[in-house]
Amino acid sequence: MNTVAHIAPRHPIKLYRMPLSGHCHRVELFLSLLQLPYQTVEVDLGAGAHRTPEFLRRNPFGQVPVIEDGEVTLADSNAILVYLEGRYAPGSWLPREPLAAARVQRWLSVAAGPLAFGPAAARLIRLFGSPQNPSDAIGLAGNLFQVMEQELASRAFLAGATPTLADIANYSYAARAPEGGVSLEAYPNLRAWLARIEALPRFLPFIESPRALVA
Ligand SMILES: N[C@@H](CCC(=O)N[C@@H](CS)C(=O)NCC(=O)O)C(=O)O
Repeated sequence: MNTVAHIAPRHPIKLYRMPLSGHCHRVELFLSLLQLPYQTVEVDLGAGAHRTPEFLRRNPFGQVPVIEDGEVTLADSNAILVYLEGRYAPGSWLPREPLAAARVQRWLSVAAGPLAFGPAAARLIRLFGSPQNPSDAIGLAGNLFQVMEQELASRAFLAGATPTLADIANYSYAARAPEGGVSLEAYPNLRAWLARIEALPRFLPFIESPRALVA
């Protein structure tokens, strides 16, 4: 059963982010679904704000997202999802039964692997001029979406009948794949899954890139 937070933080959680980042969006989406109070701090990657000594103290990898929650400073989007769930809504978005938990973890690995190297990379190349081969990334995206399409034929959400962190981690870059030149036309089950996530109470949209609109 998916719920809002059972426990309230003492102060709003601080989210260091870049609005066009899907890694940041997945964290902000989950904060919103849990109805947790938070404030955003924009990190201007274009100006190198993620490479300052101050930011590198928060995340030595020099990447967003990072959260600060009281004494806790934590980087990495999937790690943040796991932390927020365990701290504020335990058991509601990440089952504790071993096989069910493993099914969610499988999709967190997909989000950090094929999703990052496929649709996320294709978008990075197209919108931000990342120096990689677009056809490799678009090919990986197609392979991933074919698997998702097959698996979503038999269940409503990636890890079962109800939404979990598996869905939160994979939503943002799948939804914005067309910005990277990856059409979702051939994947009706995947599109229906995106719509089911978008219908969740307190869903927070991932902004469309103005760069994609002019591309
Ligand atoms: N594994 C990290 C990846 C985060 C990531 O790739 N962040 C990008 C923005 S989408 C970033 O900060 N890039 C700056 C850089 O790597 O120099 C996570 O899941 O949080």
